[in-house]
Amino acid sequence: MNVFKTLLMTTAVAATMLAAPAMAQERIALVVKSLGNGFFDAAAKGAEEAAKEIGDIEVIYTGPTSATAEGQIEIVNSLIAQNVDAIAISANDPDALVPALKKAMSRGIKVISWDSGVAPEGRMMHLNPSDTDLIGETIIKLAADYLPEGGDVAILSASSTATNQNAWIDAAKEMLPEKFPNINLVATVYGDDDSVKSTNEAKGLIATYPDLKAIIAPTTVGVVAAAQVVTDEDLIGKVNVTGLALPSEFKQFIDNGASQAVALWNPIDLGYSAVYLSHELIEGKEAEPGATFSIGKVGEITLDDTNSAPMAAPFTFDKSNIEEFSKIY
Ligand code: RAM
Repeated sequence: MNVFKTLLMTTAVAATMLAAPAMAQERIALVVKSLGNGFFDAAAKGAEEAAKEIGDIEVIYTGPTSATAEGQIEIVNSLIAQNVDAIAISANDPDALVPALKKAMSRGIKVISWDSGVAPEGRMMHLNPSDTDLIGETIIKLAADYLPEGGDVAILSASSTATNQNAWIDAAKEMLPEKFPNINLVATVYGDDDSVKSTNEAKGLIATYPDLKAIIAPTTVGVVAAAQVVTDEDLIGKVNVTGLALPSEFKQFIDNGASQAVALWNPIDLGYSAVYLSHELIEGKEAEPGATFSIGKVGEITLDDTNSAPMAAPFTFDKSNIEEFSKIY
């Protein structure tokens, strides 16, 4: 090999070595309400898929151990110190996170909320899983469909400050009198997306309301806890548990009859979409009303006047299809 060739090769190797760190790997933090929640693990799987598809993206999957805004604020501050490129957060509170997220944006970090929103001044855009009114209607209809005579129902929610659950519950309450006049909502309680607290709250509902016909839990954590309580207390056939459930965690309760049907959107697609949107912002796309963003294989979204958009409609799972979906998420 002549000297010239060797020199060329050495230069090429050096150039590659120099080019590697300069290849601007994007670091996108997926901040969830709390770790240990199967719903968010599924979203993280989707986030990784999008990162692989787009290339040169590192996903930092993080969240507090319990679903609190304080825990998330600490995490956001540490992500600012790490100078990540984007923060995509499912918030435990619409307002409490705003100052920390504003600070992130002032440092050039792109911020979106997804699943559970942040107030508009604390983020550039928000990705709703589905239309809020549609989810509100769906959770009541899931109970009403199995109560032809009507009756008492109660809601077991996540935390009392969770943006997404509160919006769905408000939407549900608004349509109750007109669309579901014989459904009587007797109480709304909060299990904080914690299994133990959700279990205790479900037990409390059953003890307090002896005529309870359904527990509606619009949280994947609460719905499992409620169905387990109904199973353990021999109330299958008396109290129907429904709401938003991850098929892989909930199949056993459709099988044993503690629940007739539940619903959810695809959580893998939700995490996947959050990474796509973050990436487009990092690349310089402006989030503004009317703007259209690609969410890869999931399709595209158009931002409304609050820079929010829904991803897709929820699916309903019952005896006919939960087995199939339980293998996916
Ligand atoms: C829980 C979380 C999440 C919600 C799902 C349905 O896992 O509260 O935010 O979207 O339930």
